[in-house]
Amino acid sequence: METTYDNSSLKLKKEFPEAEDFLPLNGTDYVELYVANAKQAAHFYQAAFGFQPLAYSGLETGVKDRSSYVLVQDKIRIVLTSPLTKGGPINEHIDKHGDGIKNVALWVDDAAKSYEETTKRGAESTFAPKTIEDENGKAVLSAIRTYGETNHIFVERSAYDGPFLPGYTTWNPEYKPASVGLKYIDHMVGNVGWNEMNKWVEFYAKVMGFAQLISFDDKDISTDYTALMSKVMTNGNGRIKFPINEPAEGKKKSQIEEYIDFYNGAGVQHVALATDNIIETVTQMTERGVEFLRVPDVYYADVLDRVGKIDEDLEPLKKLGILIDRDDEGYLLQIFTKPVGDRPTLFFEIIQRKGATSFGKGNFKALFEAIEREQESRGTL
Ligand code: TYF
Ligand code: FE
Repeated sequence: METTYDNSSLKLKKEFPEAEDFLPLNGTDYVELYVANAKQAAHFYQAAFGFQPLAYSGLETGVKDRSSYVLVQDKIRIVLTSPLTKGGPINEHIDKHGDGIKNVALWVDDAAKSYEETTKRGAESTFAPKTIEDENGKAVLSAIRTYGETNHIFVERSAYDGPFLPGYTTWNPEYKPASVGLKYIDHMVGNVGWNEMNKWVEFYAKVMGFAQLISFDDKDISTDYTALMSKVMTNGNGRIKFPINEPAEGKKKSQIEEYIDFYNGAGVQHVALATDNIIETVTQMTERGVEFLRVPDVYYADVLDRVGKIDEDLEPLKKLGILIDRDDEGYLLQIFTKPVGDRPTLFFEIIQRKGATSFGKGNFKALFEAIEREQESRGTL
């Protein structure tokens, strides 16, 4: 059965309206990065992105091979993990990919059933369901592989009441810079190799029961400036949105190819974090040293002709470099950081939706040209 979402209403168009969702997802549980120096990365995400300290595991909690710092901002949880010993899978991951997202954890009511339903539809196992336990209760985790060396971990946490997960202790350092108003993960984008987009679109459809979001800004057509193709997959309740990009042949080297070269394979390209006051959030982040991509000032000369009336003053948007787009349902404000590490791989998007459910198609030309200028400065174009 083919199911698609019509983005103008976000309604599932089903041939069999009673078809049950075999993989109900409550939302994103956490995102875990493997990084070379978790302690220092935690400082960066606290100071620059306004994340709050939540939990820790490492030598002090009896874990000998890794240390993990858990940070939170409203509904967003990130885990930063570094190895404590030589060799092993975390070091190998960092050696191959640099700092990057290893696990995209999804919050479920039944981690065993999530594993069973997805593996029977062809998912490759990372690990079978296991119960972990401490004085705060129990959680069940299971995991499957997705693109590259990235996993989806299913997290069942209804019998747990502690800081993060069994085995973690509360982490409460003195240093606590204020939040910048980030609320939840809006979407997470995967970059996959040449001609691999449809394979992963099919994976999310068949194995995870997602449907393609038929969006106003479908990027099926590669033009001179995009040099990428993209399709958006979303789960039954629309809380999880995973666009998948593949490189395309253009006049210049695709930004997706540049990512694949430096990451040595497929992986998460960007995480879009939602705010309900993008001017305040981006002002804070800029003051705290986060670098954003800039479009030329002429972008703002005719942007209101394109998007119509908006609630915000144009001047602060222009000053900060925030982009604007509109679809049938409303408008959105968005901006993109430069890559957060040394390799041109992972970056973040800050997004404020004012009704719009699309991804900013009207900004692609200006945005991709800005990305190309960055590629040029790296000599990778
Ligand atoms: O998620 C999206 O589709 C938008 C646009 O390399 C985008 O954020 C797409 C590809 C890309 C950068 C931004
Ligand atoms: Fe995005």
